[in-house]
Amino acid sequence: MSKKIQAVIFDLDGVITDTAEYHYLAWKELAARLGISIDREFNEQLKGVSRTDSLEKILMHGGKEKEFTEEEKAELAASKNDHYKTLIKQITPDDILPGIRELLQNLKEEQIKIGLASASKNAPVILERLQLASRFDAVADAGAVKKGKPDPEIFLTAAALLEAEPRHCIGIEDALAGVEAIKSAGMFAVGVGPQDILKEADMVVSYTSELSFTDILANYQQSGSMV
Ligand code: B16
Ligand code: MG
Repeated sequence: MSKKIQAVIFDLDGVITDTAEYHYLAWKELAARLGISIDREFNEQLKGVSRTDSLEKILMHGGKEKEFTEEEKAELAASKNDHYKTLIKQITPDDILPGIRELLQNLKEEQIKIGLASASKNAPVILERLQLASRFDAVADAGAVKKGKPDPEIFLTAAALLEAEPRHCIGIEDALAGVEAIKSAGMFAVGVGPQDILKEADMVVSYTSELSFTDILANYQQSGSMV
C-alpha cells in the first residue's frame, strides 16, 4: 500500500513569490534611521522570522537592543510595515516564482488540498495581488499564531484547517527555521535553496522551477515506513 498525500502546505516568501527583497529594503531604511547598517547577507537571517523578532535581531546587530521601550519597538515595526506595504503594491501575477503555478495545477488535478503557512501578516494581501487566493483551501492566520517558526504551530494550524493528518502532509519552505517547523510538525519537508543550509529537509531542490509533483510524491512514498 502506498502512502497518500492529503495536503501540501506552502510557505509564501521565498517559495511562492520573492518578497524578501521588499522586506530587506524596508528594514534597511528603518535600520539606517536608527544608525544601524544591514546588508543582504545579514538579511538572510530574517527570512521566515516574524516582524517583531526581525526587529530584535536588527537592534541586536547594531548593539541597540536595550535602547527602546516595547511601545517604541511596536512603533518602529509598524513604520517598517507601512513602508513594506507601499513596496508590495507593485506585486503582480508575474511575480509568482517559476514552477509554482504548474505545481498548484498538478495538486488540484490530484485533488490534494493546498494550504499556506506563512509568518507574514501580509500574506492574504499578497495572495490576492498574485491572483492565487482562490487556489488555497486554507490560509493559517499568522496574527493568531502564538509561536513563530521553528515552532510547528503554524504548519499544524494549516493542517487542522485542511482536516489533514500531519504525517500525510508535505511542507515546502525556503528557510531553515521553516524546515525545522515542518519536521517538528511531523510532516515531510521539501526545502527550496542551498542543500547545506536546508539539510534537515527530506528532499531539497535549488530552485522552485525544480519542484515537480512526481518527484515529491516519489520521495514521500519512499520515506519512512508505509502507512
Ligand atoms: P510581515 P514567510 C516571512 O514570510 C518573511 O520571510 C519574513 O522576512 C517576515 O519578517 C515575516 O514573514 C513576517 O512578515 O512583517 O509581513 O508580517 O517566509 O513565512 O512566508
Ligand atoms: Mg520563506
